[in-house]
Amino acid sequence: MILCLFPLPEGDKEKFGEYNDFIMIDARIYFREDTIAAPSTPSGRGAIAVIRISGPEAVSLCQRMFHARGSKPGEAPRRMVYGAIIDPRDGDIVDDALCAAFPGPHSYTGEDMAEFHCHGSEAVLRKTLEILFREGARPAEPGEFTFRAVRNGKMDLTQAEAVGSLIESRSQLARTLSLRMLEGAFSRDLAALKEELISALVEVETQLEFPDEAMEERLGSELQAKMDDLLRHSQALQKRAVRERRFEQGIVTVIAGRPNVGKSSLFNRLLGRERAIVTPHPGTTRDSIEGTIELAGRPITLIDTAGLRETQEEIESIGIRRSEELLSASHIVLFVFEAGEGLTPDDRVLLDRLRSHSNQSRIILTANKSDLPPIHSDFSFPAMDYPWPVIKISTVNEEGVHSLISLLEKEVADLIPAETDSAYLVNARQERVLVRLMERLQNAAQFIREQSPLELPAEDLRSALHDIAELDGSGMAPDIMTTIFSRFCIGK
Ligand SMILES: Nc1nc2c(ncn2[C@@H]2O[C@H](COP(=O)(O)OP(=O)(O)OP(=O)(O)O)[C@@H](O)[C@H]2O)c(=O)[nH]1
Ligand SMILES: [Mg+2]
Repeated sequence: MILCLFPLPEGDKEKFGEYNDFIMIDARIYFREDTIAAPSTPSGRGAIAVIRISGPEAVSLCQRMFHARGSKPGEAPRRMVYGAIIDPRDGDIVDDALCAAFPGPHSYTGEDMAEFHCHGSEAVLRKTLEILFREGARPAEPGEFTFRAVRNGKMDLTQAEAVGSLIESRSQLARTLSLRMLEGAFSRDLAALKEELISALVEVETQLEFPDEAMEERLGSELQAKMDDLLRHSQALQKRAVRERRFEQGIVTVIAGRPNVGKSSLFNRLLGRERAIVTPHPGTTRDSIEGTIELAGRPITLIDTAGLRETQEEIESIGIRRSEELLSASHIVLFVFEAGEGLTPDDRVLLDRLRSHSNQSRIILTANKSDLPPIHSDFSFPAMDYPWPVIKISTVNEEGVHSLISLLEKEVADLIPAETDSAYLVNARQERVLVRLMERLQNAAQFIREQSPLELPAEDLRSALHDIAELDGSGMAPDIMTTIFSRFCIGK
């Protein structure tokens, strides 16, 4: 077995930028052309597990270790056949399974591939992989199947990275935007931009190589027009390239308020299950509890917190400190108070603190327990002297809960703007390169507009071309390329 993990050398950290916390996998492993195998389904028990094999031995390996009841795998390409996985050494039956062979180049990786669909038992998986590794395959590195797909021209780097973000997608919107990227929307935009860029660069380089004064004047205006087009198209591309960190962490929605006002009850109601403990005793929730929901196709990280109050009790005060930290990092705060009481002086102290500490958050004043009569018979719900929406709810009879959800939907749709027809999701690496690319194009355009010596825009245009190559993977250093894939899951 080859030891393939090593920490990133100190001196290389700058070069790898955002990847500097990652353990690198030796790039050389990814460039071997041997046969790899790995489970593609998560570990643990499940009805079905899938094992993928790719490489020159893939089909012969599965023919050796699979006894088909009908036709053999590979005889009918891309068709599932039923049979049994066996150990070719002693004929021992490992599992009843399905097997399909995908001869290259019409496979995910572009090379010969095979899949076993067996029962999702850890023992079955372990035994099947043990046989595969004994018979000549080696364990696949993270993302190595997709890496091979890129290496064999089945997809470019932007599509490969979209596979990663599609797997990671936590909401319908993230899924749609990642899928659009996978289908090649970003690749097509980049290819068009690359063509225009090359055409501009060719003109500049030709003039540099064979200076011709008669040509210079005509070229000046043509080049200027070309650069204007290039800038316009690159700006349109940048606009379509949505980089939304909120897709990854979800929109952080914190439920806060004094003890016993019904925060945990609301948390459970929004989550749709009894996750948090609810009791009539103030101070029930000590630590924050997280849950994930989806609203308007966007991911929401919902957090129930310890009730905020002055306390000498050690555990509770740690919980309260944590609540305050969460509040300052939240996108939305559901501030819960009791409808029959209105905002108490304590509520107002909390709200004023909230306003000064988490000025980025959107606050919704949530008056809970609207099913209970007011504390005093002459109490009428006051107009709120805060600039935030107010909504009356009851977690007991559900009054107002739907209106609160609609209001939340509006807020989250606002925080992650609506999907446009052509937007796609880019990751941090792509965003960084895009920003750099835009700067270079703008510089080049400026030099040309000011009729500076052509060496200056030429330099920027060449670097911009290099940026595009870094985006589509055509000109990327192998070690950076494999670092990207090492972030994928094994089996993909
Ligand atoms: N009548 C009525 N009671 C409610 C409502 N919501 C919550 N309660 C009750 O209020 C009490 C406190 O509810 P919790 O959800 O535990 O309140 P909390 O704000 O999480 O309290 P702490 O965790 O102590 O800060 C429980 O007895 C709930 O059953 C409501 O809408 N109407
Ligand atoms: Mg609670």
